[in-house]
This record gives sequence, C-alpha cells and structure tokens, in this order.
Amino acid sequence: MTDHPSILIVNGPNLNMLGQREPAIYGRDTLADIEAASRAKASELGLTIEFRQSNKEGELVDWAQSAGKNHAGIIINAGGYTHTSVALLDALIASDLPVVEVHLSNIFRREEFRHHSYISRAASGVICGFGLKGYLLALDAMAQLVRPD
Ligand code: CA2
Repeated sequence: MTDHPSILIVNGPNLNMLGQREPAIYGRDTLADIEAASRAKASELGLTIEFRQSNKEGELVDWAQSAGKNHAGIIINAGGYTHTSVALLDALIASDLPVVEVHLSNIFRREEFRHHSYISRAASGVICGFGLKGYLLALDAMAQLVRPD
C-alpha cells in the first residue's frame, strides 16, 4: 500500500447514466470512460484505484466508513447526495482519510440548490466544471496528499 497507495473513487446516484442523457451538462463520456482514464492516470502517478458507483446513500456511507482498511484516500463525486447528505459528510470525516470532492459540471453556474455541498467540509479540496478531466486533476491532487514531495 505504501508503494502504490490505493485510492477509492466513489460515484453517487445517477452517475451510471452518464453518456446516455443530458450531454449538454455532463458531456458524452460514460462512467466506464472515466474509470479507464482514471486508471491510466493513476498508473502514471504510481497509484492504484478502486472505482465504484452506487445509487444508495447507505452504501456510500458504508464505503466511506470502511475505506481506511484498504485505501489511502477517497475521491468522491457524491452526485445529488452532495447537496443533502449529512450522513455522508459524517462518514467521510470519520474515515480520517484525505478526501477530494469532484463534480463534472460547474455546480456554481447551475441552480442555487447545487451551490451548497455538505461534504466539502470533509474535503481537502473541490474540483468542478471540467468533466472527465476533473477526475484526473483530483488524482493529481490526491497523489500530493498521500505522498507529499
Ligand atoms: O456535476 C456533477 O458531477 C454532479 O455531482 C452530478 C449530479 C448532480 O446532482 C450534482 O449537482 C452535480 C447528478 C448526476 C446525474 O448524472 C446524470 C447523468 C446522465 C443523465 C442524467 C443524470
């Protein structure tokens, strides 16, 4: 784990539909495309990743709670739960791991209710508005957090 730290990349509700609807907001990349690009980027950075998606809040909470057993950091796009979930915030804080929050869209150019993220209080930083590239930027940031030079 110290040689190639493992990063848990968590995707929340509806992100499994990427590429099928709303391309004007979320682009044409599928979640599988994001996973493949993240895997390649992680390998360049000397990291490994585990890439997951769930539509269930409790499952996201479970993953955050147990992440510390096998992972050195968490990158999370919590989807709609970003704007609603105190439970996910609590679990991310309890993980005691570095967290980078990512969003495909620029949530600040969108509806007012998307401007607030509950989970940002657990995050070292937030990246939004760069589509798939945001996940790669998050990995760059995470590499620094888990292995500062
Ligand atoms: O911009 C992001 O990455 C979001 O986390 C995406 C969430 C949204 O609720 C957040 O405010 C911002 C929604 C993901 C839904 O993804 C879809 C993909 C294709 C079709 C419909 C929804």
